[in-house]
Amino acid sequence: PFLENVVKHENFINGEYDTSFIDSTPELFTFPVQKDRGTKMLSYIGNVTVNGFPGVEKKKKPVFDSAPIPNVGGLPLISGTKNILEQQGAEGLVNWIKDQKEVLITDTTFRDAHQSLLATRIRSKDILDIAEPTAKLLPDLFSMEMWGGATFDVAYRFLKEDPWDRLLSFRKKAPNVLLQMLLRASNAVGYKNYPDNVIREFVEKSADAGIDVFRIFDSLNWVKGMEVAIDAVRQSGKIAEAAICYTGDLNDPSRSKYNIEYYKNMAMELEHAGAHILAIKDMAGLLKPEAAYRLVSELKETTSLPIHLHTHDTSGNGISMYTKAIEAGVDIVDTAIGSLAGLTSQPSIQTLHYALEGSSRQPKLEIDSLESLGEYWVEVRKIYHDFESGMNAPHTEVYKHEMPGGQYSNLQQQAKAVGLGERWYEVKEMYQRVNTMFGDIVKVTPSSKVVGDMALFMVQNNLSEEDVLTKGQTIDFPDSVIELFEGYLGQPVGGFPKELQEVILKGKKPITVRPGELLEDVDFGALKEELFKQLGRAVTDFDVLAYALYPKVFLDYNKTIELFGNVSNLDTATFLYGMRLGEEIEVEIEKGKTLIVKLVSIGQPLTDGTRVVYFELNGQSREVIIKDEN
Ligand code: 3PY
Ligand code: ZN
Repeated sequence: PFLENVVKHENFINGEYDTSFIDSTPELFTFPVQKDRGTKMLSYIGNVTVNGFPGVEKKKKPVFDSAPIPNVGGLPLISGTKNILEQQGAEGLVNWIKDQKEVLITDTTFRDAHQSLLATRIRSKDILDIAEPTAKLLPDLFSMEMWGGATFDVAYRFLKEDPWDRLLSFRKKAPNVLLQMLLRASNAVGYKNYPDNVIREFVEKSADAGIDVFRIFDSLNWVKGMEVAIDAVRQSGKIAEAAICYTGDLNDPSRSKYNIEYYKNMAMELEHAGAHILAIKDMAGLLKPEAAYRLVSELKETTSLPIHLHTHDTSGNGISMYTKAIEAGVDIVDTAIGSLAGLTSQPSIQTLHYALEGSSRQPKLEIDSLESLGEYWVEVRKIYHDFESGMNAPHTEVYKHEMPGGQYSNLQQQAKAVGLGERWYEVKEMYQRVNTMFGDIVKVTPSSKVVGDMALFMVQNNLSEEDVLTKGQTIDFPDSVIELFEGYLGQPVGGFPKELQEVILKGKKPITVRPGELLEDVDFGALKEELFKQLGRAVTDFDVLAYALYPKVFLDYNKTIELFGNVSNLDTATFLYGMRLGEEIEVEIEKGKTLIVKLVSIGQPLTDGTRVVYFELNGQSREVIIKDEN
């Protein structure tokens, strides 16, 4: 590009090619590829400065303190659980887990913690900046949960970045500890059932890209719906952690559907289906301390699998529940770094450390290391302030409505969006009633979303349970509700309530087989070609999978990238707020290549609804035209 610039330069063309002009002509060093990338980036910054970011209050960009990254340059990378898996395979790792005296820890900071506190909005940049320090400071972690669940679609949809890149880069920075993801069994990382070969391909590619532990759950606790995923993980040589979703209260005789026998039977079925580890997934934080003691003790007698316990600290009882489960011999528990812990997130690892002082099972993690990672997350969290749920005290109502940690703030947003903000308390009550109407089902993504949709629908239309049954024939129920009752999310414990099912389906016949048996395999070769035509660029297998799972979201993401380039390198404050007038920032667009951007001024709106935004890019004036959407 440099030579091309030289030969195109008018001094060169005019024959005045004394080389001193190179020194006095800085634009020679502005290469076309960089110029293009630079302009795209300025368009993004100009756009977000003028129009704001969805979900973030539009205001002058606040000044944030920088988040301190612990200096680990001189520290060695100590080998950890990933090395054990590589050297001894899945069975060897399982034996190693059983041999540990101390309770093992999964750090959920990179996935469930921000999914549950900040609507999954933490960007790859903030995650990757601290990945290596975490790997070096906490080599004794069992795993880092950093992928899956809602992170996949949120990355494309809202963060305008590629979740596969996050995984690949994280893997490089943390090669010593197991990486874990949450897989919604036949719903993969989506909200509906996919064909079996999509599940298999997704597992294989995720394993290739760096995932070691797959926590697999079915949103109705239907083991049949988990079998393909469990088998695919075993085929990949990775760890199949099969989850029992915990609901109700096993010590409450009035909720006898989900009693201790129920959980023991499911544990045996999962062991039989090929699980390496058994997870208890307490997605709403309903497991109480005494119930946890009983559940873990009895499951230990029922199966030979290690037990991994997950909870949300919504009620404030998380640590006392973990203490009892640890006493009962649980092998692994999920926690988050303190500054992203508590409330709808996981309990704090620092709090657990102190709670177990004097116990032989206190985890092998350095408290000072945990605190220094906490200092980083304290500052990062502030930048995402607008995505906080507003819950700021323990919330014991969860024992009544049973909403999963990640759903509470989401449903609240949905309620506001349809004008029910003022009637939120009614929606919560209705959520509980809908659960009873549906026959007391397990509520976790996506079944929890269906219960939420129905609750909103009933409150919005002032419908009682009786109205639904008596006038149901004339009511158009939400699509998600119809699909659930058709059997497209699988079969709930004890089947669907027949009368309600008939009212909702209006003569349609429900299925009782696995939806995957009816869905045709995806032709990945044909899909790749189709995508290549759509995008006009080379496509990877990762792209094809993303397209198979989320066609529209993936195409929209590509359109954004076309327009703005790769925005994942921008610091988060700029990504969410744009720039202040006169501010100067540095953006490292690739290793060793840094652009210096200054926002000079913003022009008045023009008659065609656009504005010119004036920047300096590496000291050169640049203008971009932005459509003012205010
Ligand atoms: C998810 O599926 O994303 C969950 O976190 C469920 O608990
Ligand atoms: Zn969770």
